[in-house]
Amino acid sequence: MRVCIVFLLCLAGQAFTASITEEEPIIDDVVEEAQPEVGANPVQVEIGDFDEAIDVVEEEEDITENPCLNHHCKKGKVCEVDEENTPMCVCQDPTTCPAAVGEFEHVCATDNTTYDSSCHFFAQKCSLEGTKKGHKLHLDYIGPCKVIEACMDAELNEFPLRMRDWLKNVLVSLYERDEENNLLTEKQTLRVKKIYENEKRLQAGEHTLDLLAHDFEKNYNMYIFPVHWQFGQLDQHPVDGFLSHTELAPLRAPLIPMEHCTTRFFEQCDADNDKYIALEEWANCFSIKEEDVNKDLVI
Ligand SMILES: *[C@@H]1O[C@H](CO)[C@@H](O)[C@H](O)[C@H]1NC(C)=O
Ligand SMILES: [Ca+2]
Ligand SMILES: [Ca+2]
Repeated sequence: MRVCIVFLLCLAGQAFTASITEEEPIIDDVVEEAQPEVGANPVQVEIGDFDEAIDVVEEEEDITENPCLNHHCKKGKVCEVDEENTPMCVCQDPTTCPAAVGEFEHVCATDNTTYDSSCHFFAQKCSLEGTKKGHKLHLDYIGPCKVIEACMDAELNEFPLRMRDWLKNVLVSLYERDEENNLLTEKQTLRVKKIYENEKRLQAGEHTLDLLAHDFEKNYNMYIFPVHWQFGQLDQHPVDGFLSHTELAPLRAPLIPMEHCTTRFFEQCDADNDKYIALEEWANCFSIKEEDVNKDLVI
């Protein structure tokens, strides 16, 4: 289980992240509007562009005529025009979802039901919109539903150690590869540069938990920004200082099948149990001290 999370996320993220990043708003009723582009989370950055998966509606028809062009709908909905030729978002018929190519496209929902693909899942969720069942139904993880071993307390404590190290390494590798300055913003680059150039930095690789714990103590400051950064990558729909279940999904869903403590970890992050992870809760989960939690680092 010590296998580096880096791998897990990059690989597992592939088929999936793109298809869930166009998020639904927190309140199920506030719908229909175009969503802003999601920021690059580590998973997406690793896998590059999957834009074609997102813009289902466009192309095909005459650019000048089609009011659905540029009318984005959230996942599970497609654009149709009414009698007045006004575009609107309606639930997608699951049978119009592309057939899943393989098991890796299957997703497991929180009701422990396997769906052929995230498209099928979101179409189904849409059809339950307004119902209690629909409200509680979320995409849980990538892949068919399976038995996930219980996470023991000791294992739960290992999780943030590896996750923090991974976040730092992702940022450093983005920095190293950012020749065209499009992976990180200027502000982010400045922050990461300091980490990158620090000679005491623990290089990426397989490390024992003891070493990771020791490094966190010794080089605590290097971990503050990466933890904030990841929060900012996820907090996009809307940008409000809270992570909803859906906002967390791009990080969480690829991880669960391989890291059986994922669910428990993020559950306990939500210390006040309001179903949202606030920046303070997030930082605390990664043992960032309260006085070091800083909204201005979410850049
Ligand atoms: C979820 O479904 C899988 C596969 O059908 C099954 O093996 C597993 O026991 C189920 N888990 C729960 C908690 O019901
Ligand atoms: Ca948010
Ligand atoms: Ca909370």
